Amino acid sequence: MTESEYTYTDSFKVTDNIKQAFDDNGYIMIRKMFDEEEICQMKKVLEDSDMAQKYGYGLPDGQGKQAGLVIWSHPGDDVTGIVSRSEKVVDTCQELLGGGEIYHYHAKFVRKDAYTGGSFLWHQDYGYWYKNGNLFPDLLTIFIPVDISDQTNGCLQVMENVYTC
Ligand SMILES: O=C(O)CCC(=O)C(=O)O
Repeated sequence: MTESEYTYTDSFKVTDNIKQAFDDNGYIMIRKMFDEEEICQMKKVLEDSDMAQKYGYGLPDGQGKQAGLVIWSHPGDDVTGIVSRSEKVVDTCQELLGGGEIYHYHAKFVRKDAYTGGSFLWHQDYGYWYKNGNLFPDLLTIFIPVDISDQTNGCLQVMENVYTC
């Protein structure tokens, strides 16, 4: 498997090697893409706003529990919208998807409450993107953990791309 882990610096650019890793493995991990201050700002908006109460819903995990979800289509002017529209996110996504113009499909805030929260069921995103009218898998997801995210508390597990064609 091609190396797929990188660390963000101010001069970070998607090189041919990074693009190749994304194409080969189906993902890349960019550590420290957001600094502590940026993560704290995101966390504050997500935790201190009433968005979860107003717009949130539970996604059943098939085991009697639910993950908490808020989904929106249009990036606003708050920190979450600025993150989606930031150069480092847009330029990175654009290069990984081949350099053409990109658009924001949706953003979501996923909450897995300690002890009571459910898991997010194992899936391939393209399954529902296709059902929503995206006929080609020319999309990608950026996952930004705002809490420590490891195997003890429901981190995201990614599978390498198994297709060779
Ligand atoms: O947060 C997770 O565990 C997974 C989220 C995810 O896969 C999705 O939003 O499509």
